[in-house]
Amino acid sequence: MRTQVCIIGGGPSGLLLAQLLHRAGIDTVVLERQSRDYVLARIRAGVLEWGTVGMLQQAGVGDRMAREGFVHTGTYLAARNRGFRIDFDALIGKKVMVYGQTEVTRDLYAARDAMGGVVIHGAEGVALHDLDSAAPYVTYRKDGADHRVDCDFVAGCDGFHGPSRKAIPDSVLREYERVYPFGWLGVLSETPPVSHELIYANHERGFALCSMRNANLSRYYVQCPLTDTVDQWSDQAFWDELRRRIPADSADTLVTGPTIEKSIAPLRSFVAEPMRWGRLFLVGDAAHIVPPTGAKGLNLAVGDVHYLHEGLVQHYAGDSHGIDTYSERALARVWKSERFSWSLTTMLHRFPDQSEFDQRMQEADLAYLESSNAAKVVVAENYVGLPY
Ligand code: FAS
Ligand code: PHB
Repeated sequence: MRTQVCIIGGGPSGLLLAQLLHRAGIDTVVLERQSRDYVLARIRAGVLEWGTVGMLQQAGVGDRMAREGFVHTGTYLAARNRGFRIDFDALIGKKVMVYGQTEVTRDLYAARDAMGGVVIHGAEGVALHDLDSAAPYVTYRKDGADHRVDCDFVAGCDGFHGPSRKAIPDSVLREYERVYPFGWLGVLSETPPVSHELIYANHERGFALCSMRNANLSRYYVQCPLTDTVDQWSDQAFWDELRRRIPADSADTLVTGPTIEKSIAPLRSFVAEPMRWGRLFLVGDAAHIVPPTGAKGLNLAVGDVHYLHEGLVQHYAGDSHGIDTYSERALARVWKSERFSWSLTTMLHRFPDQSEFDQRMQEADLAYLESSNAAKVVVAENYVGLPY
């Protein structure tokens, strides 16, 4: 098989890149290890930057999001049992969209189907070859048969554990990482959200987050030790802990119910450089990971897609400047979001070795933020998304 761009990974970044390139007349093949149902069963991001909204509209997949998504003009932060709002609209005239990553991925798959896009599921043993030549190719196995895709470029959209980043020689690849000493226990419940906007809460027992997917589907998180397992947390134990950590006025109105999903995610900050090697481009989680505190992971992946789509369209029109500067441009935005996600995580979470003085410093950080429009603008412009 031959194509112009072979995309490894059928998650949001791979599907969005394929959709945008196809609409620009550039041929792609997506190789995905899992089944479509498996990919769609993942519960992940919930907040879309407005730049991401624009990219999805550009890709022709914005209609259902416009109908079913929630536009939020602010968010709440809380400490010492009381919350305050950061009003994105009043401060910087911007907003975000709350629309689950699962739905984004569902919309992208539907668009790929509608355009006859080639997405190959069950692609096992994907391997990348001759990336430092003018004729790279990718091999994989499916249904017991070996296959080969010859291409001009390979887009590594295969997430943190995929083969693409590992295809870059150790002598070239540089990795930067911070692993946090805690995780997030997340639940979905078919209950009305406790708040019309998100609540990020600092508490001496640990961080908590109140989010949502729709008017009757809530998403909640509490920070937990990395040694915890989901089985250790009954629904009642989760609801009790969430109530302890969020402001009393929210705790009093929290509607609880049986959880329909419960999982623990570890938190890390990670960046791999460069994001290009020869004919390979790294995109999204294949190149970087952020703690979900700043709601940046999916949005950074979309930012990478923006730069790579633009660069490849220019390349096929005869100008390779865009792909030649892809890594530099993408990383400049990645590192700023890594900083924001790290700073919010540091301010809002209880670290195991944290002293009472450290707790007071976090609370003073939040008190200053509440008192200063200048400080609120900094959080607002990072949270809604820095320009591409
Ligand atoms: P993905 O990991 O989504 O997709 C990679 C794809 O490649 C997968 O489908 C995988 O099956 C496939 N693949 C892997 N290895 C392969 C191989 N060898 N061959 C073929 N295919 C292969 N981000 C936010 O912005 N906000 C949040 O609230 C948020 N919450 C999160 C919660 C959790 C539990 C996790 C894990 C992540 C969260 N994220 C959040 C980040 C997350 O949404 C990612 O940033 C986003 O999925 C990135 O998309 P991709 O780069 O497409 O990577
Ligand atoms: C979510 O809704 O899953 C969500 C929202 C905001 C975050 C993290 C997760 O920062």
